[in-house]
Amino acid sequence: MPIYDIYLFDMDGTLTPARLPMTESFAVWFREFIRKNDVYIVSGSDIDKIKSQIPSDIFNNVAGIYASMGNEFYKNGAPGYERKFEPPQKLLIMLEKYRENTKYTGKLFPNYIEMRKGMVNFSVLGRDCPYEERIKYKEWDNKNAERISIQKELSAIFNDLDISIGGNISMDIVPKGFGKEQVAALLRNKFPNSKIIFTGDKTQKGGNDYSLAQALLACGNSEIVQVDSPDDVINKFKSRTIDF
Ligand code: M1P
Repeated sequence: MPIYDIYLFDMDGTLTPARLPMTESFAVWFREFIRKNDVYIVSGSDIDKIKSQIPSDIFNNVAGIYASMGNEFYKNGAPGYERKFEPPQKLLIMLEKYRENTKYTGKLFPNYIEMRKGMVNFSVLGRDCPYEERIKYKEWDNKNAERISIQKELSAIFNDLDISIGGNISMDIVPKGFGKEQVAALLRNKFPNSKIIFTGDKTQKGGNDYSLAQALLACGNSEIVQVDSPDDVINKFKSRTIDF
């Protein structure tokens, strides 16, 4: 039996613009790609956000989707496993205090502590903000490093948690070992002999795809493709000699 390569793609910034739906031109290319290859998707976002960004036929036809950092799995559009995480009370109290005492003077929005399968996403700004407010906060945070300072403080207190800054306004909190990197072992166990090719926009040190990229390299027989946008995915794959 031939051994096929396995393709794993990050979503935000890789298959879609950050937090926005996949463009139609990208979908046309990607449909053809998933028809000819075994494709998995991994994201920090939960399944509802993934559904809102990926066209339903693609959502249903990829080989699998690792949502919420791999803490929730969907196969052919149907739920597979999901992990549980009960965040410590002390953490929740601290998150409330960060929101109350932020130095950000712009408007704040609801849904600032989002419980997802196996993880918590925290955003001082609040996830239910309009897109313009997201950009405003992101620019403010780039100058004022609020998220980095919260991340450092929490990491020093909660040794059993991993706190990572993946997107533009929030941070992801998971029990140690249950970040995106868990997907390396899950795929390697499923496909012991296949080459795993992981494409992401943040595979370099400091990025939220870095731990997964490193875990895959440690497993062996893998390749990391760093991209900076969905257009770059198409360019990089066009310039490879893959028959699809
Ligand atoms: O996929 C990257 C990140 O995307 C979102 O981040 P933000 O809302 O901060 O831009 C979140 O879904 C986050 O969990 C995820 O890691």
